[in-house]
Amino acid sequence: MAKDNITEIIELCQTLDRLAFYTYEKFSNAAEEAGARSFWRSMASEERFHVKFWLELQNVAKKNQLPHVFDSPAEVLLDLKKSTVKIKKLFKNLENSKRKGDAYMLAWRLEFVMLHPAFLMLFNAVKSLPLKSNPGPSYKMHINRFISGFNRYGRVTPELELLGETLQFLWDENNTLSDLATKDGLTGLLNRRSFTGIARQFLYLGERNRSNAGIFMIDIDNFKMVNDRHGHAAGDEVLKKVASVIQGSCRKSDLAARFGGEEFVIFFPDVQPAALLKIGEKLRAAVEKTSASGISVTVSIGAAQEKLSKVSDQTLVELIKKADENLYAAKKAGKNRVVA
Ligand code: GH3
Ligand code: MG
Ligand code: MG
Repeated sequence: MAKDNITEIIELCQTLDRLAFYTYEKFSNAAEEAGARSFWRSMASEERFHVKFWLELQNVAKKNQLPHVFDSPAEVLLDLKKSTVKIKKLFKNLENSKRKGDAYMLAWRLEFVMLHPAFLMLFNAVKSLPLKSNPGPSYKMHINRFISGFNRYGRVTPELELLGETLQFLWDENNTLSDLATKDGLTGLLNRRSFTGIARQFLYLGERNRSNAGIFMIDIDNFKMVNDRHGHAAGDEVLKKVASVIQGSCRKSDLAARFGGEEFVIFFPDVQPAALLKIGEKLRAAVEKTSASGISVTVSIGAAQEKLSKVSDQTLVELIKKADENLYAAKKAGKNRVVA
């Protein structure tokens, strides 16, 4: 049921972005000012890119490989359908309209759809999928550009001026909310919830390619002592520093997250079996070399890996469990070491 909704959501998004492409091209041709003309033209070409992205995503969704990011896909779909009706009406009215602001009204409607928090969640989640046309931050840039173009050329009535400001406000707010939902506030790494969702999808993808997936459970050594000696704020600085070393040691396709307290996790979708221990040792040494506000810090790492064949929702749980056992062994053996 939910899967069907998602496929339908993506289809509708694609339809809407296609409509946006035609609309913006039309606006570009009709614009009097050179600035407005090039603004609409660049909007149109970005929409063409978005259409490609939705097409690719549609294929991913069909294979059931899309992260489950929508808490209530039926509601998102309903909202989307309602917007589509309104957009089509505006589009029709525009044919007979001579009012300059009407074009901006329609454009605003088109972009407003993407302000649904669900889409930011989706964009954040697919960032880590190996898609060819992954829009990454380009969707955000698109909205940013739209808002500034709108505020520059579209403030032709007081109502549109207010809309421009509202749009900016909503957009900022949504970005904040989406970050809060997917990222850890202190370190900026993924939080546990979004990590789990994305890593699971990677495992299903990996099953098809028989990849070798790996995981690190990383725990800061004697961290309680850091807090006790230097205070909680200094402890937070150490956490941030370790997080940035972890992030720096990852490739773009690896997933790093704060798993909880002073514990981190890295997921490697495809790693050479012999390389994992070396990567772990390098990370361990890199942490040992850094210090935050003069406080030295070390980590213990438990690693686990598995050649993917029969993946289920339990696979991630099992990998984490194995890595956790190795982490425990690393602590027991004296800390500041990697056990694989
Ligand atoms: P071990 O080497 O065995 O891992 O010992 P440890 O002291 O690191 O582990 P323990 O689990 O005893 O203590 C973890 C500490 O981490 C306790 C907790 O107060 C602290 N902590 C958890 N989250 C945060 C945080 O967000 N900020 C700060 N400053 N401290 C935190
Ligand atoms: Mg711990
Ligand atoms: Mg610890």
